[in-house]
Amino acid sequence: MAGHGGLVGSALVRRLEKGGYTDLLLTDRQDLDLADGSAVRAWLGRHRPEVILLAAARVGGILANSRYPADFIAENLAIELNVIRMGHALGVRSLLFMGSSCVYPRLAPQPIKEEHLLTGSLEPTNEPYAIAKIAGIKLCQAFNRQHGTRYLSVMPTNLYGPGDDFDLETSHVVPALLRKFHEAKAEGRDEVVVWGSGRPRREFLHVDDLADACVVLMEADTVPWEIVNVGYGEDVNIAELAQLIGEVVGYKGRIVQDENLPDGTPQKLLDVTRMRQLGWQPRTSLRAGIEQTYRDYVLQRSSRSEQPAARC
Ligand code: GFB
Repeated sequence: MAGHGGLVGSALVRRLEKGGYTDLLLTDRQDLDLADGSAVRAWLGRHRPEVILLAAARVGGILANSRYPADFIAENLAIELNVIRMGHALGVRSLLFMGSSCVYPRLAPQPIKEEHLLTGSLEPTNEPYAIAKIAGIKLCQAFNRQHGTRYLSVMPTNLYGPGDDFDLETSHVVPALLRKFHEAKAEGRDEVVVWGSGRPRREFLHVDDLADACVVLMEADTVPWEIVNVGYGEDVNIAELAQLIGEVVGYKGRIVQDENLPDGTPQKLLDVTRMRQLGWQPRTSLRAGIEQTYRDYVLQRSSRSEQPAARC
């Protein structure tokens, strides 16, 4: 598995270990630079995996995508090309590539079906990232067509869960708002600023549900598609999400929308008919998932603050 230290990769490891898989080959950024083709080739040659779960990617929220477009396109293209091409060269027949719901057109009909890919223009705030992910899907499809491999692209909706990035500059909306509300409550502030108009609609899936869906796909005898959406099936607007997170954290102050910050795509709700046909459905409600993620965040914060301060 590539990327086992990240939000998705760590959830996959938890799910696979629970499912009795004992022979996982894990690699993260410290062991192997996936943007370095010869290092990837050497690693794969040494370890000879049967199946690759490609969960490694440069990811981030709306602001990080707008600030670092070159990093988002270049790093992701390099990772995908190296892992998919070298994997094939070393005989890997089965691979799961993690895409993103932002590959679909900005104004795609809702809920978004897999066949809406490449039917319209992308959302400008994350176009470079989306183009890299579309290239990954096309790489998988091209290898399947030319070489008869079984390389499947999974399109997860907006994800959240334990181990997420809580840095306010780079994070997605759920961890960002958990942190903002937590700190506002702790510091007795009477206002929390939420970016944008509050009107964009997003679908949020707990990362453990995504991991479960990936294992269902990996274990299925046949999956009759090359692209499969994985979503929760319902969306909320950002103002409703902020309200919910405020309640979970127990914050009593005001919520203010800052319309100077970008909204991004107006709506992103995936059609999950394919996963339902495989008998999968998500188990974690948005409220329960956010409560669990918040408990984990508080725990992580307190364990960090108990560690001795680093020497300068
Ligand atoms: O989660 P987010 O950054 O991702 O933002 P996207 C979702 C919505 O929440 C946007 C709003 O309308 C934001 O303006 N929002 C409100 C906030 N307050 C905040 C905040 O404090 N932090 C953040 N981050 N957002 C990303 C893409 O788009 O979604 C990626 O840029 C990727 O490429 C990912 O596809 C899943 O859904 O807008």
